Amino acid sequence: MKVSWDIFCNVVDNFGDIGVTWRLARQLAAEYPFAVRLWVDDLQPFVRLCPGAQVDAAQQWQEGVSVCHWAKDWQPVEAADVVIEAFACRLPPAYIEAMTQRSRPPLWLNLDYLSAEEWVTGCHGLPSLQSNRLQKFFFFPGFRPTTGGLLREAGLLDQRHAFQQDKAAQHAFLQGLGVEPAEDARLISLFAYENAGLASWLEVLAGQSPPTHLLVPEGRILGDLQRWLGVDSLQAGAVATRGALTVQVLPFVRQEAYDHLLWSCDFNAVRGEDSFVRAQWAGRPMLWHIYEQDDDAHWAKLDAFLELYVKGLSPAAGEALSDVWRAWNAGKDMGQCWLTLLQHWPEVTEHAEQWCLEQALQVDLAAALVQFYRNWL
Ligand code: TRH
Repeated sequence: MKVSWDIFCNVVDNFGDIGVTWRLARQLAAEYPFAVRLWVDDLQPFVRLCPGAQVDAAQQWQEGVSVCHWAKDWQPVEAADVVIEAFACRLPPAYIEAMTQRSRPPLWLNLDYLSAEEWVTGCHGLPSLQSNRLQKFFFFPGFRPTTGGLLREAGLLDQRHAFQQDKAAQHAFLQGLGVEPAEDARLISLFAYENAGLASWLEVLAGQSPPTHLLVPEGRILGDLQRWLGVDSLQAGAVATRGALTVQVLPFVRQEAYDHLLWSCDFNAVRGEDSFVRAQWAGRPMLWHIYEQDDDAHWAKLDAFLELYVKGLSPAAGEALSDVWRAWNAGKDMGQCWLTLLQHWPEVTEHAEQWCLEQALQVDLAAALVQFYRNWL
């Protein structure tokens, strides 16, 4: 009998919760002899990442994963050998009951959000005893060897390298999205939350050579883009040029195709958690719009990541990159700091690849989970 894994995903907002759990479920099913079920309480965002999936199915098979709707009126099922609650979502009480009824209780893990903060290393893997005598372990993804690592499918970097060396494949991919950049254009992708600093960035890009071709998947930043362009609405396919800047709105693409978009670009603005990690595997310089938290806790997370990331850069380049990231996250003027960053472009570009290779030396998150399970047995 295959070892069974249940992954529970409560979609709080946006695409990150389902983005991470769907990616993990797929990898576990593809690379290990496991039976993987993914429980999702809202299938709408799932269908955006996996077009072709059904939005109203109680259960469906997608890429070797049994994707189940986590309905409010929970129907009893047998608990799996390994149970992952993503981002501290609350499991159905009847499911917890089913866990206690197994002859051997399952391995129960809370998969936490990604953070580069130092305290994470002290909490990763710690158990916490529950009232029903089950034990739950905290599992933290991260950038240091003492954490659970990052999601990275087998062969990902080889695929990325091959694609980035294959001009024809890149051209065909971009053409499929209707993108035909000028020969000398710098390609930038932009996936971000609403941002008051956008206008100042676009302004500086419009006034500069080489030209920039900015690719913007449909999403929350479109309102700011519309205001800057002075148009009432923007849909996928829209193209507008202001000075040296061409802006093009793209459809939201399936998760695998989004990787190709990141691999095709010279610079990627990303957000949240999963796109942030994917931009790192793209080996290209990036800009992170972190998910804002009520108590401003995200600033500590941003600084913790920057501290690690700029270590391999010269002080001037590190400062230039940090200034751009801080300005972007504060919604402040991007003009001057962007120009300063451009002075360090070759260095930050080389560093992005270096960072990617260093991170790839660590065990990936799925492998770390499997190892944790084997050690626990
Ligand atoms: O969507 P996000 O902002 O998600 C989140 C959530 O807000 C979550 O609650 C929060 O806690 C977390 O951030 C930190 O950003 P993220 O994590 O990058 O998820 C986006 C997903 O969408 C990712 O899997 C990539 C995918 N994607 C596509 O599949 N196609 C696309 O065209 C684009 C732009 C993204």
